[in-house]
Amino acid sequence: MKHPAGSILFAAFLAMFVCASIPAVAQQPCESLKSIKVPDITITAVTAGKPGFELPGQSGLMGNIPARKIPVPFCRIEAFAAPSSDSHIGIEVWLPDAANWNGKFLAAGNPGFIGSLSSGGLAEIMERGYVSAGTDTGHVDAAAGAGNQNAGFEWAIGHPEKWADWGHRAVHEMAVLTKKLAQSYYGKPIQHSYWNSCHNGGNQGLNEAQRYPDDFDGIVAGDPAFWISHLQPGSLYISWVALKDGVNGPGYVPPAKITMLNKAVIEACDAIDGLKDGLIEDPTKCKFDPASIQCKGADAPDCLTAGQVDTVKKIYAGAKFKDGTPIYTGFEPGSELNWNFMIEKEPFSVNINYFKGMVIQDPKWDFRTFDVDRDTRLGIERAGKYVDGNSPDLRAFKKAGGKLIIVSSWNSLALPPRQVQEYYKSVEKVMGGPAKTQDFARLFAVPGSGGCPGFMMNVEDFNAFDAMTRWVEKGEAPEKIIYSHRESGGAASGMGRAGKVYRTRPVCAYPKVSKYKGSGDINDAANFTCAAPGK
Ligand SMILES: [Ca+2]
Repeated sequence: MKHPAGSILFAAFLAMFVCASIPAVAQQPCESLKSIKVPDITITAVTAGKPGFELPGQSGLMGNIPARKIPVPFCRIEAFAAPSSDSHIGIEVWLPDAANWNGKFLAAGNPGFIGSLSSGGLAEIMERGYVSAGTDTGHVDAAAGAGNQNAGFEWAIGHPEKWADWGHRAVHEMAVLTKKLAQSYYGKPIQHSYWNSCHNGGNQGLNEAQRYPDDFDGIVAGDPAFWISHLQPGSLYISWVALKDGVNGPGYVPPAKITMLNKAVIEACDAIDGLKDGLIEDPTKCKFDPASIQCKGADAPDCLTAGQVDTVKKIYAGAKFKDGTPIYTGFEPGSELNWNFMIEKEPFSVNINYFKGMVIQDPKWDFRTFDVDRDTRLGIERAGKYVDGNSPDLRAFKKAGGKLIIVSSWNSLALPPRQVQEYYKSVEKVMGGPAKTQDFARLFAVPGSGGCPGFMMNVEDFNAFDAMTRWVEKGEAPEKIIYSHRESGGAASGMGRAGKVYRTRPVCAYPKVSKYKGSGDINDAANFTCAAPGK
């Protein structure tokens, strides 16, 4: 059918007329947001900022956040939420000017048990055009940064409601408030709400998908430190088996022996994936037996003593209850160079803080008295219901249109990564199989990563957030995400991401793995495909 030119012109004219006669709803004055009412929330300050606004630096358990000169106009809201009588959740929301707003909301997560809000971090996200928001998780660490030995846990002793605030309520309260503020400020709703964070931030993301399925459209849960009542004892167990009798004990494995062990593991398992490149693509396929390098006679640098073999076996196996039921997975073959973080001198403080703050609730608690069966059960009883986020039922999240990307690092230095895969498999069961899971939730397990790839710095090294926005906004489900290996960001340096990129590789959506095409540079991702896992 032909359209006469006149009708097209008329349509164009009509469009102009409509645009001219109904202007976009004007941005409301920032100050007007002070009167917004949200249950349980008190708005304490509203600041309309002009370009050049100087935000002071911060110091605390999060480290030193430098002062920041903000180059764009903004509206900053400070508030607190009190979902229980023992709650005081600090919240900040930063709104860019309507002219600079991309229509999206990107929230910020929190590491460990730390109670602190990074205003500078939120301002930085806002400067990129997002509505940004974050919380202090419901507590401010006492004397944070002042060398207080109790700073990491004393907030928790005797305050289970605050555990729940830390565990999941803080982020939810923040999401609800942010949406209401944006609606009022811009006169229209947020188009897309995102969560993109790692470690405890990944745990917060998983909790959101499980408990508050309408809060976020896209959640990137990086190396989620999840299922706290099992993770913390499971992780402490790894330190305990190595350190319980001190560095002179029979089970202690010194760093030089760890290096030797790693070499033996790589030699045994590198080629299983079809390519000798120093990386084990799928550590679950590696059946290395530490007894194969046990000393035949006296202790020597190139072998493990019987006590050391026992320790290493237990680290791979992970913590178990007395009856053999797994508590949490262990560390994976190939990740050994990162073990020193947990077993060289002291256990990881976050694991100790869980027991001192929520389980034993005693600042003087000594990890050497740890009994993995008894103390894990005590933690489940006391803290589990407040802090655990391991429900595989993501039906409501999927129904709400949510998308989830879970990232895990095979060489993670603090979080046993195979538990993440176990969680994903449990989600598949509830959702009705792999296809009904992959259409909204995908897992990317990164070989060679020590944790949080692309999260802390060098975002382009593993841009899961970019993959997520394309999934939510364009419907492109991610098949692979490219990971850049850096010279000093390999297995030996934990989460360090410095040095030049020497290798790129696709990381494939589980259960697929990356496979070399057979020719070309093995350091170029272009020469790899995603393939079904081999035997
Ligand atoms: Ca290999």
